[in-house]
Amino acid sequence: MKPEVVLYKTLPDDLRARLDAHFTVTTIKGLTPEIVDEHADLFARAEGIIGSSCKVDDALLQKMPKLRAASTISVGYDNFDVDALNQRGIVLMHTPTVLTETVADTMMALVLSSARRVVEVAGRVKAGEWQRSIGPDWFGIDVHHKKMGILGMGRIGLALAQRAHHGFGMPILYNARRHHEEAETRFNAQYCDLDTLLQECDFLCISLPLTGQTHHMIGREQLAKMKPSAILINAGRGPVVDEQALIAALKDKTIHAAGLDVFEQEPLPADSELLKLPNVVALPHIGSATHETRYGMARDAVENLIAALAGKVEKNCVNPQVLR
Ligand code: 8YV
Repeated sequence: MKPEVVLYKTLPDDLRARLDAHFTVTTIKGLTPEIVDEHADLFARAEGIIGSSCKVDDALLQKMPKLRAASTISVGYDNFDVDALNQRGIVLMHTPTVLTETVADTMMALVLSSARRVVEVAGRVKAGEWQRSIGPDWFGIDVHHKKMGILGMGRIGLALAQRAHHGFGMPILYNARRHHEEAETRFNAQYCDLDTLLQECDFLCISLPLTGQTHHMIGREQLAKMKPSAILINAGRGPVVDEQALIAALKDKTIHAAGLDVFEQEPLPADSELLKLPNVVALPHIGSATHETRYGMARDAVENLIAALAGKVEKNCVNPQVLR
């Protein structure tokens, strides 16, 4: 008998076939309480789950007594109650490596588009407003050789530093839980405390996971420390920034602009004040969203689940302590 697996995201055909070769797979449309109740027997039998963008909390785990492994098609795992997984000895797998370069590209796109007002002026061209040689009201600000501040020096922070330093000649400042030797050697990155980072950088690029410690780490007080010419970029998780404080800072010009791929609520509500501000570039959480990378993430997640349910975990595990 093959182990039973719940799939809560559509997979490319070849990856679905790979999953089917190992497990009895049932696809469902999400993990809402209604869907879970409707498929109560399936959840009671399932030994594995795989998907993304749905909450896996203690209430759900109570309905999955046989669950041994969860595989998320993402690097972030803030949707999971990791303590509850640990208590039940359930292994959590994620996709930390395959999306690094793509997300760093997205961050650089936000840096460039918010500084050079790419989206705004392209909109003016489409609206037929380009009728003479442009003047200062269409100008942006330079990116090259400005100070790049990186908050969170993980894999993505490092890939961003590589682009900013070697591609754009930007000095790199960073703040993280600990010094990052590789960033310091390869990019001459300077470690600084959060206040210094806020005060000195021209771009504050946030690449942090969402945890109890990082929730609203950037709020009114922190924004007030930034330069009025500074631009905030967030492509980690929305709630790391207090969105109401950010809106206020953008309105009263405490900071110059923001480039955002993530929000406190996603999808971003259509009536969000952020959408009314000309100094905001808002993207629909496209960080890893290329065909190649999303395929790679799905492939890694499938392999992660196969390895986890076979008891052969070697990498990509969030809580390896449960294996011991
Ligand atoms: C995905 C992400 O957009 O990996 C992550 O943590 O935020 C993104 O790459 C998202 O999880 C949907 O798959």
